[in-house]
Amino acid sequence: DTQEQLDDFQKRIDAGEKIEPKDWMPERYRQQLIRMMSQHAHSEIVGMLPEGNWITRAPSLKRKMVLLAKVQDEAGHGLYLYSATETLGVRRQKLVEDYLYGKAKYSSIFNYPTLTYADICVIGWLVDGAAIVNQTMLAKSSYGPYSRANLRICKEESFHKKQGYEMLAKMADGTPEQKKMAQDAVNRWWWPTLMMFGPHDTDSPNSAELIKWGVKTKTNDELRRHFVDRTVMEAEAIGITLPDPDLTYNEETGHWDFGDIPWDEFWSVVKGDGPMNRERMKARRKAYEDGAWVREAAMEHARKKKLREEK
Ligand code: FAQ
Repeated sequence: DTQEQLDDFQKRIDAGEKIEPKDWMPERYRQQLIRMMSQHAHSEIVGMLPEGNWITRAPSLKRKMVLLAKVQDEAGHGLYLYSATETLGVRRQKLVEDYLYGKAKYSSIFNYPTLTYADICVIGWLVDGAAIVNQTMLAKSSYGPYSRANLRICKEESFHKKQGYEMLAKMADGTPEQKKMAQDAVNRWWWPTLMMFGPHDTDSPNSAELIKWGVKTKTNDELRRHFVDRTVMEAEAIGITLPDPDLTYNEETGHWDFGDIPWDEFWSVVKGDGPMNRERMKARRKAYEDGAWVREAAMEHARKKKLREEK
């Protein structure tokens, strides 16, 4: 990368232009995008497991259909994001194997168990709600394919969030047992949801570079604060208490102040020691290995088809 190339690239970014796959880009920009986009894709796929756990046990046919459709949407997001990552000149198989047998990460949130059906409601409301805040920002990302992928994903996530919130509202308005179940699920998912936004800006080594290049347009803390601001009122409207005694409205800043995030827990989950890390990885590896024959058959079919066409 020459200085002139880097300067021209930065000018394009600063002018708000989108970078497309065939355009020149710094090698480090390409690597950062591959890291972030593939981790996003892995998260969407592993994110099917906690909710998939409840498809057969959802309380009615309607709820089963909605949950099945939601989980399928997550699969679609994952595949779409893998395709978008491939535009950077890397093969999907390598990305998947870096994740299953290497060091590539995925979102900490999917390493928690779904203990009751209320967890499914709360995932829709809080986890999809947090994903929307993060991905609405990423829809403005400087890399064209990633930006467009997030635009489309956000439309579906909005539906996911609404169905989760609607279900939780119903449950919070139910019998005392149902109310308790709803509140218990919120108590367990609140802090892990805040961790989805990543470490504090002061502990986030990637943020400065990603912001300079317009990959991210807001910092981890800015997004987290925005999420808290909009969630406080939603909780109040359905009679749910957020489990943070320090949550107070700050007249001066116009934002809600909140308590300390348990960062030790965050880093332990990121490093692989969360409640469900091992089980999630095991399930994903098994699915990949059990599906090997499908990939081989598809390759063989493609090879034979090509041979026939050449004749
Ligand atoms: N979990 O320097 P930063 C969804 C890592 S999809 C695990 O701040 P950055 C849909 C980070 O990778 C949810 N690791 O990093 C759905 C880095 O390590 P590395 C996924 C985390 O990139 C809903 C190190 O810590 N969304 O929810 C986490 O600037 C319901 C230092 O951090 C995305 O992936 C974490 N929470 O900011 C599906 C969105 N946070 O890689 C099913 C795209 C940080 O250098 C059901 N990604 N780390 O070894 C992003 O927006 C960013 O990459 C962040 C992290 C915000 C995740």
